[in-house]
Amino acid sequence: MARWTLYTAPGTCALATHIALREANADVEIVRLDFGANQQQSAAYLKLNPKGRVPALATEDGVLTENVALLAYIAQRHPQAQLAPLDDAFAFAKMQEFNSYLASTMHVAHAHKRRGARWADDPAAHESMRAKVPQTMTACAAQIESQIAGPWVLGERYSVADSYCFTIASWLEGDAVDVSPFPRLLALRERVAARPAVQRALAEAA
Ligand SMILES: N[C@@H](CCC(=O)N[C@@H](CS)C(=O)NCC(=O)O)C(=O)O
Repeated sequence: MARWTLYTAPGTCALATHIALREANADVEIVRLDFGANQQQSAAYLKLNPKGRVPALATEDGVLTENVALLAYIAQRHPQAQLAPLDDAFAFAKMQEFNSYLASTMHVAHAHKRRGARWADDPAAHESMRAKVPQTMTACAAQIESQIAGPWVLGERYSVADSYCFTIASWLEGDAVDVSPFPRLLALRERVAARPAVQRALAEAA
């Protein structure tokens, strides 16, 4: 397998994919973009990923984007790491169900805090979207809390769903969510944070 390159930026959802790569012991170079300098919109990066977002993973077969696709791909390419239920189609689909909710609902709810310009031009609409974030993120956290089969998202086995859940759930306090009603989520975050691969990814991503 040729060396891969992960394009990431500090404090972003790309941490989920970064963690999965370290869990898999993948041969990968980490490239951090500077969002402050708008590097995600540079001509060189847009050539690689026309979406202008992170994560993007350059592989021997081409560039892949979207956490949900990347996490499944990393697990499939590194079966020895056991990062997904690869031999159980229903369990794999349940993992994808969980991850898709994080990507399509919870991440999007969070983005209404600072990225309102994606959906409206009126500054009053941005403010209105921002004001709703604590409520929508609380509802998302409750949804996740009810789905954690615990100790890990899928039950007894750690999976890429845990790295993704950890990443998105780390935004809750910053979104003014009272996390005290979510003990399973809090315990899961601590469990994930204690893993050596996660410590390494956090240090590299900072
Ligand atoms: N659905 C995508 C979302 C990617 C995304 O929105 N990434 C954000 C960081 S969390 C980004 O790159 N934002 C840059 C920008 O909006 O300019 C995924 O899960 O990979």
